Amino acid sequence: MLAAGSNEQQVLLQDLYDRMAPEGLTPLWEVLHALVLNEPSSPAVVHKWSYARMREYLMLAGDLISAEQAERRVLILENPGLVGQSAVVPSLYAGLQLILPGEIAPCHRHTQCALRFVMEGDGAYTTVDGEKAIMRPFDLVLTPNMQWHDHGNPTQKPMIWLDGLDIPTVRLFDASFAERLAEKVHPETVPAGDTLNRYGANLRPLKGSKADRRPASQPLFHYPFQQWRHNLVEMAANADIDPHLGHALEFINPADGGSVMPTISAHVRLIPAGFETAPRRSSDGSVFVVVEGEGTALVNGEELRLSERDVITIPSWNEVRFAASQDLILFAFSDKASQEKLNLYKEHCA
Ligand code: GTQ
Repeated sequence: MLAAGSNEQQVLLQDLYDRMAPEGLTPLWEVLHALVLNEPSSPAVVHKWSYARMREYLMLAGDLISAEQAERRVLILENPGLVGQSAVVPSLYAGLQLILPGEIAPCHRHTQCALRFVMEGDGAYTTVDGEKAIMRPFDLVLTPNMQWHDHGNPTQKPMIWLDGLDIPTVRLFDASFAERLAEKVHPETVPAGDTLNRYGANLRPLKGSKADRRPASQPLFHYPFQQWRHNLVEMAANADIDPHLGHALEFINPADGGSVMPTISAHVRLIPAGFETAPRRSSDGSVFVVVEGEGTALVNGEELRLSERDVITIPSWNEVRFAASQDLILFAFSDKASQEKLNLYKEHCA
């Protein structure tokens, strides 16, 4: 055996690597510690996008390209640590979408799951499998995997929402399938709000009945702000606050009580004025939207100021504390749903 680390060993090893490489073989021992980390060390970085800045660029794009020409007129929130990957954290995508008055974004469906979180505007819609979700500020709307969807804005004002998709997850599995509907707009086959009535109030049509018309695993697709804000605020008024989260409620899929979609979890929080959450890390990659209030996120000791509609991303295992100067309401989505299915999810509360 050659002396470990000797010049001779290095030269002979390099020669071996060079001979193997064309045949698709490389040495594990050169990369093992970068592959099997003792704890997460994300290539993604903590980042804040201020809403005013994003909006300015998005409106400029609105002057240059129509929603129909673009198919989806969206500015990708690309993590500065993941340049070229169209990813906000390694597993997820985020984008800011604009639909101007009178515009439509044509109907398609795909294996990627999508959520929309409304940032601005009132009364545009996403049609999901022939039913319109009329979108109001801070509503959460889903387009689960392979459900037809198109967007339109019959109002007089621009409509802007944040898209959250599992594009990088689907890319990891090489499982992207997509198709366009022949018509630009899906025929409206069900009145708006029908699904909320049937599946959105802890009720559902009896199984096997004609009224049970939505896909069994993903029936619900609209979580109105008016409802979730009310629930969060009323709960907070009476509940003991969690020291690490503040008051928090998770959106669930009524079919199974699990995450809103198989790859994406979503929740909301209320952190009362003057409260500061205790340090917490989690292995999910997250995106937060400031819905109401003001405060700061202290991430690994670095302070990010939070104002209404700002978006921040917190990749895996960064230590975060939130402090509210005014009652702070946050919306968040993350890849926790995927991680739990793979037995990967972990959190640590100090
Ligand atoms: O609205 O269907 O931001 O397919 C990226 C891909 C939005 C959408 C995005 C999409 C959509």
